[in-house]
Amino acid sequence: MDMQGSGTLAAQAGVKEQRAEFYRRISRHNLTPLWEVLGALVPKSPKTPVVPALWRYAEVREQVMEAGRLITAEEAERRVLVLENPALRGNSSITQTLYAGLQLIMPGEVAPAHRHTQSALRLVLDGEGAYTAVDGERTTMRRGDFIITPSWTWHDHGNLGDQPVVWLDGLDIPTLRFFDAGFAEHGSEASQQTSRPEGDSLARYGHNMVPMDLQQTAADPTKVFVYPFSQTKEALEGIARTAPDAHFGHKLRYVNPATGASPMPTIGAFAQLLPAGFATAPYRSTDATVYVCLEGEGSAQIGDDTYTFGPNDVFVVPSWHTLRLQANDRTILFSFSDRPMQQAIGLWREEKMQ
Ligand code: GTQ
Repeated sequence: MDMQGSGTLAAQAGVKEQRAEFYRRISRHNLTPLWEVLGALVPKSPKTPVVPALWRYAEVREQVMEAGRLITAEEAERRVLVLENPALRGNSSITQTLYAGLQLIMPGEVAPAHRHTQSALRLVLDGEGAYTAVDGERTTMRRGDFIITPSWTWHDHGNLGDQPVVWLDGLDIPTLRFFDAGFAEHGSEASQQTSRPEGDSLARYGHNMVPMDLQQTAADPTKVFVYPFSQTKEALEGIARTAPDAHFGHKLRYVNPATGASPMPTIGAFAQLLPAGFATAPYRSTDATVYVCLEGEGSAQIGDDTYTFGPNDVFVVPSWHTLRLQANDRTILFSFSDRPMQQAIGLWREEKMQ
């Protein structure tokens, strides 16, 4: 540094103090010098406060069941233990843009009808006999089913069976909080009236055909609100008869069948099958991603950290962290991220390494 030709240590210290005094003075006017923060604001490659983390279902399940003894679903409105990224405690966030939680509904309980601008997905993990109702139609929740409740759709949950039912919730809550665009409304009844038989939306929109007058754009959520695991598994097993991709194994993206876009505009969802013994080549992308193991077991190396995982374990891969997956058994993973939002504004990047 050479300020006005004065390069001595004393002169440098003087400049430093002058600047510090200047910063203090302008701070009172809510001003701050860009040059002190520019590197952090405009990094050479993504910097994230988000850290890799894993929640082992066998351990978390105990706490979820304890919540079931402490509060009713009705009282809680949603009885959920939020999976908070260890570096974002207090923010109800698993990544900067996404929320995840484990929701429990006990036999006979109802999680009352409401709607909100936040979009939600469910991935059914444990127990049988629950349903989710979305805009007038109920769907029975079976393990591995991927169910969506798009922005502003009425939804409620109930458990007609005799087992506790647990699923993973994924929502765009932090994104809507960022935009300060959250609205919610409570239903007049705890359980909404159904207006269509179970299976109607899947028949109408989910068989590579759509109603004659359906017009949708990429920003519209799909009217298919359940992607049954039986169909996902059939697709993955079908493509697993050919060679796996080096970085993904056998991986597919869930779509709105009417547009080819993601099921909801803010959240992308994916399912992949890794053959027994398969290891993926290192890969990174700008969308921080939440993974859930549905079948099999293996390990995930995320940056410098390695985690072993088995059924129902949840782990998060931060933006631009290199991921290597290793499957011990034949493994099926579900995942979700904000990739469609990044793609919509031209930001999304990936890097496939050897
Ligand atoms: O089921 O509607 O985990 O509104 C968080 C907020 C679930 C839900 C969550 C919600 C819901």
